Formats: sequence, C-alpha cells, structure tokens
Amino acid sequence: MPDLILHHYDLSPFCEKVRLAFGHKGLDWRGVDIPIWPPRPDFSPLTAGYRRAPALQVGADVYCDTLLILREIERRFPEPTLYPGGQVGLASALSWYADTTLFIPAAKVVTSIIGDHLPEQFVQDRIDFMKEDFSGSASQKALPQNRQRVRAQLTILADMLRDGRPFLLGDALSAADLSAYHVPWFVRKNGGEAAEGLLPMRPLLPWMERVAAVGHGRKEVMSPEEALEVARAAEPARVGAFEDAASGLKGGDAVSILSDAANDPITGTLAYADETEIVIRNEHPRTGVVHTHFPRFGYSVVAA
Ligand SMILES: N[C@@H](CCC(=O)N[C@@H](CS)C(=O)NCC(=O)O)C(=O)O
Repeated sequence: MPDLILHHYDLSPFCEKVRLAFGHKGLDWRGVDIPIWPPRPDFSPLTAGYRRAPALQVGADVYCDTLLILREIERRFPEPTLYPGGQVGLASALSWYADTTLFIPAAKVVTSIIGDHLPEQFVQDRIDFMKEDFSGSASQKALPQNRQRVRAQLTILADMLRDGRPFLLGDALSAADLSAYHVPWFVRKNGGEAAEGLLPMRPLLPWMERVAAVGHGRKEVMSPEEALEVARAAEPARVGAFEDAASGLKGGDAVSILSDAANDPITGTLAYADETEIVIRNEHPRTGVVHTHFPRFGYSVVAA
C-alpha cells in the first residue's frame, strides 16, 4: 500500500479535518509541511496550480479539497466509516454548509483578537487571494457582524446535538462532524478564552471533546523533496473510459478548472471526469506525470 502523504500546515482548520479523518481510521501517514503563504514551489507542481491546503498525495495521484480527500480516504480505508448508514449525501451537504458558512466569519472573530500580531505578508496575501482583510483593525471593525454570523451558526450546531446524540448524524462520528468541528477548533486554539467568550461555545464543548478524542493517527514527517520524488517514481493510477456529458469535454482536451470559491488558475489536460470528480494530467520535471483530482462539488471544468 503506497504512503498517504498530506501536504498541510498545523494552523489550518481544513488540514485538521483530514488529520482527524486519519485518526478516526487509525492510519499511518506522512506529513509534508507547506508554508502558510506562497510561494510554495514544492507544492504547486503537484496541484496543477491549486494553492489551497491541504492536498493528499498517493504516489502520482493528488487529491485536492477536503470534500474529495475524505471520500478518497474512505474508498481506500472503508472501516470505520466516515459516512455511517451510507449517508454520503447528507454528510457531504452538511460538510459543505459548515465549511462555507463558518470559516471566514469565525477566522475574523479570531483575528479581531490576534490580528495585530499577524505577519504583514500573510495579511496582504489573503487580501490578494481571497479579498478578505484579516488585519486587526479590519477584523475589529467587522466584529459585530461576524460575531452574529458565527453565533447563529454555532447555535444551529448546538440545536443538532440538543437531543443528546453524541455526533451530528447520531451515534457514530461522520465526515459532517469533522467539517463542523475544525472551525470551532481553530477558534479555541488561536482565539483562546477571549474568542470563546464572544461565542456560544459552551454547549458544543462535550461534542468537541468527543471529536478531538479520535486523534490524528500516526504521523511521520516527510520532506517536500521526498514527496516530489515519490511522485516521480510512481505512475498515476489508471483511469477508466469516460464521456463527460456535463461539460461536453473529452479526454486529452486542454482544460481549466474553475473553483466556486476562489480564482486559482488550475490548468492541465482532462484525464477523467465523472459525477464526483474531475482529474487532470500535468507533467513537471520534478514530478513526472501527475494526476490531480478535484471534487465535482464546487468545481467545474471548461476548455482552456
Ligand atoms: N474547500 C477547500 C478549502 C481549503 C482552504 O480554504 N484552506 C485554507 C487553509 S485552512 C487555505 O488554503 N487558505 C489559503 C492558503 O493557505 O493558501 C477544502 O475543503 O479543502
């Protein structure tokens, strides 16, 4: 079985989601630390230009976006499941909701407290990339609105747990818990008591402890150079025949991937597409041929 290699950074909530998925399944994995802001010269050859963290590498296949990463981990290691009762649709929809509604306003509640201590390059990078200003002054100005947004979302989460169920979908942990958890985790870790005091976190704490208890599995640190060498020594997994009626494109077409959430310039040759993923092929001197996989949820493929 080839190594699971996670390209990640400690501070990132979306990376925490995947680390916990490894923990839930008791997996061994390799962790490659990536810088918190670009340039990321050892990361971009693997991801076709996608710049977000994390990405999961298995040989010469690289999976982007945690929605797809969790499904891929589940496909390779089905037990214990991340989708109890086969509820992939419900867990994915709930994950999407939590990922997209909580992250930015909650991060800004935190930066209203710690924003003055952030490196200027980080703040400028996120303004350029996301059009979001995480500086202390901008975050403090926006605090009344962001605090209300996050309070409303955390109250919905607490409502889901109000009948005493241990996890969001019932008795067993699911991908939805990991998606709803990673932002409150980030708030506690970086905003501490000051942030907790601004938000209704208390009813969520027992659930947060249950989620945290799954741990991170067993990590070994890997250097970026080693990870690139793993890709170079491997061939991407073979992909099947396909017709992509949704985009009207076919294998071998030069394509771009458009993300609903950001404007990363992602390009390559279409290698495969189905209802759940889009795969593009690229070749780079440091990696050889790599297949980079994106979820269909939130991403579209168009002719380059
Ligand atoms: N939808 C993506 C979102 C990932 C995301 O936004 N990650 C943040 C880090 S927590 C990021 O990449 N920020 C910009 C960067 O690090 O370049 C996923 O689920 O993986």
